[in-house]
Amino acid sequence: MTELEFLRLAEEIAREAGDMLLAKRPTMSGEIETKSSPTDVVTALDKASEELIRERILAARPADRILGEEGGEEPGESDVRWIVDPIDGTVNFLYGLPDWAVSIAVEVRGEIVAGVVNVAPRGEVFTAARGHGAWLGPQRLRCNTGVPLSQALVSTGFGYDKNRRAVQGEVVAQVLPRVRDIRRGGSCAVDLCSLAAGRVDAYYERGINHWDFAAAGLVATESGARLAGLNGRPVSPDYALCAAPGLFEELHDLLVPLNPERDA
Ligand code: LIP
Repeated sequence: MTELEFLRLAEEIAREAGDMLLAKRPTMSGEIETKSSPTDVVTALDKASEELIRERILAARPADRILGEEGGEEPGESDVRWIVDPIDGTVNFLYGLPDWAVSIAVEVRGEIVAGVVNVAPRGEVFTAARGHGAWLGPQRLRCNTGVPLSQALVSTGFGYDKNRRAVQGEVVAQVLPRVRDIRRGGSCAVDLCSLAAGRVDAYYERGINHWDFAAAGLVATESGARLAGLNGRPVSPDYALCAAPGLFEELHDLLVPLNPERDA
């Protein structure tokens, strides 16, 4: 399959999952469990959404591998891996806030080639295929360029571990006086798509997961942004920093001394 064919299939599935979540949210979202910490929640609908997505992928591509937030890694023979976040922004979902999304990425031989982020409560579907640009529906997206750090609107997020959060709070306290303002939207995928759409200028976060940024990372880079870790490392669950070139380097140089090599 080509990148665009993968994208079409991923979009169809992400739209179906988003519609299901919108239809069922008021009746089922009360079934809550916790995962890594008391603040790390999972609803019955996170699981239902991932089950639906896995079924649809395997119906179309039975040999492919799937990595999903709730079900982990599904083994398979294919060199294609689907990376799925059935609800990114589960806490927003739970509270009825509109920044949550279904995120589906397609990785071929280790490289993301297509990504869809369906921000269902806002009726916005962000898409990207490698080399084909980033899109919000029919609208081509380009991230903001030429923004100096002092004028930048920066989004970030916080992990669920309370020790990590304490350090993230210290980092924010250092960043806040140096930028226009900070936003904490509650969904990494939505944050990166917002950056692609020019709604924020930069994003950084320590301690996320592949499924949080796999699809939206392609949307952001196809909009012209740079996405990487710190100190020349690639983006990873350890660290994600994203902004147009120029602002990326300025924010990077601010963040490096604030993020010593420790588990925080
Ligand atoms: C969440 C993110 C959020 C981030 C959290 C968490 P979940 O994903 O998207 O922005 O700050 O660390 O990873 O748990 O809602 O799928």
